[in-house]
Amino acid sequence: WRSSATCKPWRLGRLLPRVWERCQPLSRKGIDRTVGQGQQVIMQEEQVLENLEMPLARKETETLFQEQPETGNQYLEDALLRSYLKTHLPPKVLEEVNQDLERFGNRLLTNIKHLGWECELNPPVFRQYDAWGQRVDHIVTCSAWRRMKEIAAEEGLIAEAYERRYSNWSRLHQAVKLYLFSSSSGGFSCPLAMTDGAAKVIESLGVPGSLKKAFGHLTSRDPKKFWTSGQWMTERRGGSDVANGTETVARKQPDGTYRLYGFKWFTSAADSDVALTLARVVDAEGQGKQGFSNLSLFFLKVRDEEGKLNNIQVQRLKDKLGTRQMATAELWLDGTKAELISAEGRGVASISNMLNITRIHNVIGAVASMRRMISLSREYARRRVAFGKLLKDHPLHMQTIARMEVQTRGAFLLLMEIVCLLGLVETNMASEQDQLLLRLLTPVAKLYTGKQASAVVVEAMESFGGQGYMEDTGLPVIVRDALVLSIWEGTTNILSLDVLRSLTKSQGQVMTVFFSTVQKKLELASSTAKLEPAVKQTQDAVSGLAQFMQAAGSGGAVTMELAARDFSYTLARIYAGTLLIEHAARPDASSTDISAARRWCSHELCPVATALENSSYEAEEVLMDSALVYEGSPACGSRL
Ligand code: UCC
Repeated sequence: WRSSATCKPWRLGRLLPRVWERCQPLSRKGIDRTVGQGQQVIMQEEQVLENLEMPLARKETETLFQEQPETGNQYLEDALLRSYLKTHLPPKVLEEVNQDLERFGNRLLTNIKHLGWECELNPPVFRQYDAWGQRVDHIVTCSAWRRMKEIAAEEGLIAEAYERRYSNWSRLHQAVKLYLFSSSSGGFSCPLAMTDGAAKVIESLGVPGSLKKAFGHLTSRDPKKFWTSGQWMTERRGGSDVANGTETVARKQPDGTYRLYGFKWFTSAADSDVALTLARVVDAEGQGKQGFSNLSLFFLKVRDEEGKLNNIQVQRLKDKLGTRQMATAELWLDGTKAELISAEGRGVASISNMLNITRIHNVIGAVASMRRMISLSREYARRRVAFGKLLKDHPLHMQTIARMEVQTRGAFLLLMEIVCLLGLVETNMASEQDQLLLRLLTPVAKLYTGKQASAVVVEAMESFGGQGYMEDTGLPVIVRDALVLSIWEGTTNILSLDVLRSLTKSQGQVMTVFFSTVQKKLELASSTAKLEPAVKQTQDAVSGLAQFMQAAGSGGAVTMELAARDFSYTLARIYAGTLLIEHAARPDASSTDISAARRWCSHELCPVATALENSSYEAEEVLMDSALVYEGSPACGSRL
């Protein structure tokens, strides 16, 4: 034993006399290796400890000092997922879904995971010219990436949601498969998100005749027929303010189709078969109707029947921090043939159907990356010895992972709630309240889980020490890929403003539904004695939120904008806490369910009330924000 930073008695001095005695580690003999572990685990642990006693000479010839953490069937190892499905799915559906997920979990382990890693090792390359100088603009993807597309079809990763063989539960089944697939998909989750979004838009248009074939391809289980879709929204002037940033124009052709001209600055999964995109319809003089017209939504095929690009030039591939397995490109549209699929000028409203789906996929990706890192981290803790014992026997280490676990559980339940609501909406079983709740919770969950994922995966990386920072462990890939989740599909602030948009559009009804749903769930759980503190803390947070709403109502226009982020975080924390409480109030809930609920709710649930108390949303704070940011900058010389 060597004293660690937390246990240095001389630092504690007389303030905490003899506290260091409690810091003494257990001797090797004293390690309790039996609690909650099977015989096999004990043997593995003994092996690890014995290896420590290898003669040095042999150690020097070994190339690997730490054992690689391996996880098994993700579905079988995900206790919360399984208990959630058992609680919510009707028995017959559960039986079939359970079988499918167990089989899929095995396929992920034995086959798909390796393909995912191949995608990482062989990122797409751009070949602009062929050997004879012909411009070909070919995005070359690896065979594993192409295999992922086939697997996505075979597994019905899109089809499942549209066939509706389990009625409203089909969406849940699909989302759970995507959740399991995500961390092994080698980035293929991204084109699937957009494919799902495109299918959703087409379905919401009533699958018009001209799009019937495309809808069939997008939702096909046949690998030979399956198409993926892109979502080309971002242009040179930026990706958030789409209405003002879109320069692409659409000119109507005599046959009723359109030709698009413009430059798409970020097009994810640019190797997709089709895309939905936005453009401004103009006349021969380049003018919109009445001098200006809003954006419209278009459907296009990327290549024609012979495989030639549809008057599209690939400018270059993006050099991204993460998601490198997937080709993101800059595209020139130079007369690209397209079909107008929204009412003219209703492009943003129409593509929001797609955005809401891809945002849900973003939540899936966020929860999946947290779950994956925790699975690896807890496995590693069973193998890695430090200071004479396994990491899992160091209470501080376990506390750190347990905190990540609680975060992930809250995020997971938030995801499941949204997916269940979506399933109800899609099968016409949703009440008006359900629809409002889905509208509100989609941006809330997207923005909150995106931030959680960044924090959790970085924390989990640390739990591997220096190994976590090594490229060839694969851990940095998960970290890099998770960092985009708070950016794409709308940044945290843009999503916070979208939350406000949902309030304005519904004239506050989304909040009425929010309050009543939370209240109902808390009431049902209030008879469980062990949950009393959590219920009380959540109810207090709800009161704080209600008071904030009242104060904001009489505050200036700036109050809500300044509060938008804290407000959204508050909604996420209260709602996730309520879901954890609800899950822990089941008759067959475990002690860990109860603990997760209690721990989540013991954290600050209503940051918006605290900030209001601190006068953080007063108009003068805007000036102080700028002063703080620009102090010392050349901008300070001029008036801010
Ligand atoms: O493409 C990208 C990367 C793809 C990768 C996908 C992978 C994802 C998951 C992977 C998992 C591993 S990233 C590009 C994504 N771009 C965005 O997300 C855009 C961000 N900006 C926004 O969201 C803005 O808030 C805009 C563009 C929606 C704001 O535009 P406007 O013009 O200011 O919007 P308005 O005027 O407020 O709204 C126009 C209409 C309104 O309807 P009406 O006219 O009936 O009142 C709004 O209510 O659109 C409606 N609307 C919505 N409706 C706007 N947003 C929504 C919404 N979210 N839901 C329903």
